[in-house]
Amino acid sequence: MKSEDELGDWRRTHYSSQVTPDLDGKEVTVFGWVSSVRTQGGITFLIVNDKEGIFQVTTIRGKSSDALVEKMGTIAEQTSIGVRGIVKKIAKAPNGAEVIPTEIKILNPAKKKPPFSVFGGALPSIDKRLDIRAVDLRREKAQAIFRIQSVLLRSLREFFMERGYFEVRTPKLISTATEGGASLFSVLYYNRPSFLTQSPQLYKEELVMPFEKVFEIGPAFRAEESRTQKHLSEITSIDIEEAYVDYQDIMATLEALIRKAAGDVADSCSKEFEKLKRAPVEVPGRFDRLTYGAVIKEITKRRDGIAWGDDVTGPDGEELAKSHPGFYFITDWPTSSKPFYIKPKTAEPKVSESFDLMHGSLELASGGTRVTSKSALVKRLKDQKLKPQAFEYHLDAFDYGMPPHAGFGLGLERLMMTLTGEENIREVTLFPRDKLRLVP
Ligand code: AMO
Repeated sequence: MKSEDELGDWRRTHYSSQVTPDLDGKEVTVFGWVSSVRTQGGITFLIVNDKEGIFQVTTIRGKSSDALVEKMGTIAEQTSIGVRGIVKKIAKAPNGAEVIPTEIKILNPAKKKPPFSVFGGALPSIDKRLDIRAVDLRREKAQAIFRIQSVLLRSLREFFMERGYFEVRTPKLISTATEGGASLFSVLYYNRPSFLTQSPQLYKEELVMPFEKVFEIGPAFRAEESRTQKHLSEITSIDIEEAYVDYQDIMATLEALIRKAAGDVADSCSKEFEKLKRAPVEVPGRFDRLTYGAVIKEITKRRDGIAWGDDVTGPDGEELAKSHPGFYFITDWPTSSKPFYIKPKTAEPKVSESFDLMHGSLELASGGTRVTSKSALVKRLKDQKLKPQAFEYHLDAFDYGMPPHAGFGLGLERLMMTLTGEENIREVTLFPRDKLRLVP
């Protein structure tokens, strides 16, 4: 098959979803990629996909021109085509109508068959699919996932805008670690060492001085050594920071955000959930708030050897998820286990004003009240074996009346896992990055 046709002056008049019986007898110009070609007793059916769904194109030997019938027969699956023709009402076709072509443009014939079927059946491992992700994303389920993500992103922005948060963009090339040195990617910045940002933490804190309430939805990078189902090296972080509030207020905001996002996705994406064969996630009336101390007590009932200060991930997290399967907060973490910017409680400094939002055993977000006193920040940096000199550019801002503030960071991909019920974070990431993957 030769690649013969150019777009020229052809422009789409209708999407597949608009090719309906009420257009019977009207001319349309439609575009898309061919998902199946079938000939039966002189009748050729093409099923063509566009971003709204599918439409059928039909030729009948004897009725349609010979040239057109022959052209239809040469079209390979995945080929991009344009069709100009007349809509015909027909009950059996998708949306109750088909297109009887008068002209077909083969815009780019597919030269290869995908290494797996995008229409169902057994799928190869996610790694094989990721190698040709643009084709993999033509699968109905993948389309459903990213349509849900698009609705989710709109819903998040609406939430922030409605509540008066100011959208900001902060640098992704930075000079100091914020979330611990182990997971930093180094970059040569001209001739100086620099890093890819792990979170917008320091910038969002500084920005509450002029703007009070800020949010950012942007990339963050983590050089994770282990390759797991829930870790990526590049994530999208949904961050807020707000002045004159504490971690309790921020938990209430995060809870309201999750409720709106899950509700909007459930309301707008029923077709997508059908394709995923899953129900939207359940959101309780109020999320439980368990203190870290209570969680440790709960684990102690099941096993010996866990002490205050230990992490509650791995098998302990899985066990905890059995009694707390949905959304809940773990609050008041040991100060030593949280980053330097998290505020210790005044009455009990070994405990911090902090929280993680969980769904079962999956951590979705973390946040807390921040340290606002410069001297206390310097002490916290030293306690964590970090050099205050390296943070001078940030500490300087604290000399100018930094207001009390609090915030959270929520992982978009982890939230998507929860909303769609996917177990591998790569399924909800267009082009995932991990230790072994830097392409496509
Ligand atoms: P934290 O480091 O807990 O907090 O990150 C916030 C959220 O980001 C997501 N996340 C990840 N998701 C996938 N793969 C990873 N490697 C990964 N690392 C983090 C998680 C996590 O809960 N500055 C603080 C937030 C704050 O206090 O405002 C921070 O970055 O969903």
